[in-house]
Amino acid sequence: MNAPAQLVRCLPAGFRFGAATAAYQIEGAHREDGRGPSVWDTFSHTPGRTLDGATGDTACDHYHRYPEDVALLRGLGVDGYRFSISWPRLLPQGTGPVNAKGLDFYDRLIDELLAAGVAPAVTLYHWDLPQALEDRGGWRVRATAEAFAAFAALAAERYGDRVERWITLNEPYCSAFVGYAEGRHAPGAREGRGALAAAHHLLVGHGLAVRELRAAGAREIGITLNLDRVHAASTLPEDLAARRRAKVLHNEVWTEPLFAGRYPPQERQTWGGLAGGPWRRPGDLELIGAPLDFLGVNFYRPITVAAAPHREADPERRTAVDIGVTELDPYGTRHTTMGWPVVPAAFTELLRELHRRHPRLPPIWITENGTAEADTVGADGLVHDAQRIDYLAEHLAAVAEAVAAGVDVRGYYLWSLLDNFEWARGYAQRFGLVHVDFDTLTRTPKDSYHWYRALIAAHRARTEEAAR
Ligand code: IFM
Repeated sequence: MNAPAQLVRCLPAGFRFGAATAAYQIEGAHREDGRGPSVWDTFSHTPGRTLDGATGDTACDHYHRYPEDVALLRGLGVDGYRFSISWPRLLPQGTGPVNAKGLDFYDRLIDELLAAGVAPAVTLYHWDLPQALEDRGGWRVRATAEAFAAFAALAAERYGDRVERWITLNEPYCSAFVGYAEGRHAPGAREGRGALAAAHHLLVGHGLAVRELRAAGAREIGITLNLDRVHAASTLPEDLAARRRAKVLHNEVWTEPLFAGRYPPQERQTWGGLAGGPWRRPGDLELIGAPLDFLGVNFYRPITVAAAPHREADPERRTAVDIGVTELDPYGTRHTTMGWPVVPAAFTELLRELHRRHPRLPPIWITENGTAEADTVGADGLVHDAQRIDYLAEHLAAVAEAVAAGVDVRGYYLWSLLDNFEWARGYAQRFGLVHVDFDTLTRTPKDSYHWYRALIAAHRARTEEAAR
């Protein structure tokens, strides 16, 4: 398959390419070799929580098939692979006794990657909190942040010599607000203060983990945020105010403490009396705002908001996502099977907005971007996913445009290497470059896999030529 010549030209020389996954979404082997239960085991085994009762018990069986998956990465020619370490595989109870077989698994995976010429990028927390910690309050309590730091120290000590890039948290928005306020994700809570305390403790956990990673001599350290480009439904003052609140909820609750050394100035307008709270301690902002080597950005789609009545009249009983805002979809464009509008220009806008607003912003890595499509293996044994190729080409071009405008973006990890367990949406959403048959676990590279391989090869050749 031909690489799009224009894309090859407009991405900067030295730009790096990768692919991403997460432990619970692909590993399976949920009870094997001493792994403890996570909140996602509990949640997915609770009737009614996931589509068709899907669980990650087997997922892609990556725990056993990782050599095949690393061979797929080698075949792609990616520079790097972003994966997450399952906390309950290393520490079945979240703290305390270490599971040697769990540690060994990631040793094998990392060594296999290095032998394939693929640089490991590790996410420490991609939502699989050990259930034992949730039973003691989960992210609502500071002790979980401290336990996370100890887990980070363990991982850094064991793998730090071989890991190129460390990501403390993946999308804390989802952990705090989808998990503790909307209840669509584990642990399925619908809270106000609990979710805001969780957001804060996630950031404290990040800060403590950064400290541990630095002390262990880890190389590049960052955090991954799913920031939203938020549009207002109209220029009416109430919709503009709704947009402000949505930006606090989605973006500023993270970016202000991380990159501006303060809590979001408009948090009171967003959460009223729920904002602030006794979970904040002196020194937390300094800890959270310690310099990072990069910011990971995950982008899939923009959102548009309008003012709406609160779902709960009593402010004291509101969840943290009940901020008087409703989401609309005015995008007259194609949608993915997730129902998400395809608007690549919003990606450029988001990157440029970040760059403009935060003078202290470190270099950016796109740590996730991709699309779910209705992929099937055809009679020819192939998967013709032209829509994914279009999505990827358009979004990579959007990144290139941001770079041309001065945003420092170093690389791109595509979501995802494999079709996998899409959380509450089960196995119906296929994000992979590689199709997985969830009955036989057979892997079939899609057309987009071959397209991405050709792009990477052509871009690498261009970088090498530029260096001569
Ligand atoms: O599958 C998820 C991933 O775990 C986190 N970011 C968004 C992806 C697609 O929904």
